[in-house]
Amino acid sequence: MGKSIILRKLLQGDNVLKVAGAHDGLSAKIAENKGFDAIWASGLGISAVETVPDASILSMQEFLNAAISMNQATDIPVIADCDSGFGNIPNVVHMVKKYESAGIAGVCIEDKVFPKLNSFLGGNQQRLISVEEFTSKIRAAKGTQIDPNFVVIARVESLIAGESMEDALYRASCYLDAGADAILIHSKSKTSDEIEEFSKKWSGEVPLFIVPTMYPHISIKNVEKMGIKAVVYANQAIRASVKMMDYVLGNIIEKGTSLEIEGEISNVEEIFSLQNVNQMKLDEEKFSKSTVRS
Ligand code: SPV
Ligand code: MG
Repeated sequence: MGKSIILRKLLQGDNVLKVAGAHDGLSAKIAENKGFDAIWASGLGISAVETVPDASILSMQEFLNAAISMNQATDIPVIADCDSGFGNIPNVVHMVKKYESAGIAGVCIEDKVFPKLNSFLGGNQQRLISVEEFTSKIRAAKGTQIDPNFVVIARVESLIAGESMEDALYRASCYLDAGADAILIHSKSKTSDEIEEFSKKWSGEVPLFIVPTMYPHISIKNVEKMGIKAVVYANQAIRASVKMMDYVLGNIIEKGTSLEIEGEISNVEEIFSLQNVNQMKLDEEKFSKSTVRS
């Protein structure tokens, strides 16, 4: 079964989708092992791996390559964070062709100008494009996909750019009319009040996604009660990795030995397991049986 149909079925099912932000194949695989339903190929995370800002610095191909690694490392669907679509209509058309043919289950595009800036950066530099312009990008994405199950998520950044709740609701309904399969409503509020208000007032038929980076107290149970379909833990994995690497490497320098932190880090067997070493051994055994005529 293709992964887009898996994502479609998850979106149509009864449960809240737990989506983990990943930045490479390894982080995606750990998320899958832990029970997440889908992967968010995070623009922030992929940029962080290259130590560049999340500001449309990397090329579409670089983001795509990272998403492909995640897709190949897992059996769960990958939703690619495609920022503002890497440009205008022709860029969106090219993007959908490339992502779809690579087996990515869905893409998310946001209604900000290209180049975009991470939603939590530079408050007054968050600029939206017009509703007309963004709806044409959604139509371009939907009109380009070949696989009917490929998912296009429209991300509303009104609340990030300091616009009103009415603007957010208006934009979301226009994006729905343009063919979006789901709406991601983003908020930088420290409470979930905005999200709650939006979900109460939203009467659209398509599923809602949220990214509770700034309001982490919200639980998956709360999300379910609000009628929100998917919750994206977009950057917890990259933040965990950075914190742990910083701590461990700092401790080695400080103590002049790795002894102190050995019990706190994965042993090599855990790494071998994530690398499918067992499967490699089985393959060797299976295919090395001689078929040469004697
Ligand atoms: C990302 O993971 O790149 C996102 C989510 O777009 S956030 O950074 O929380 O805006
Ligand atoms: Mg992003």
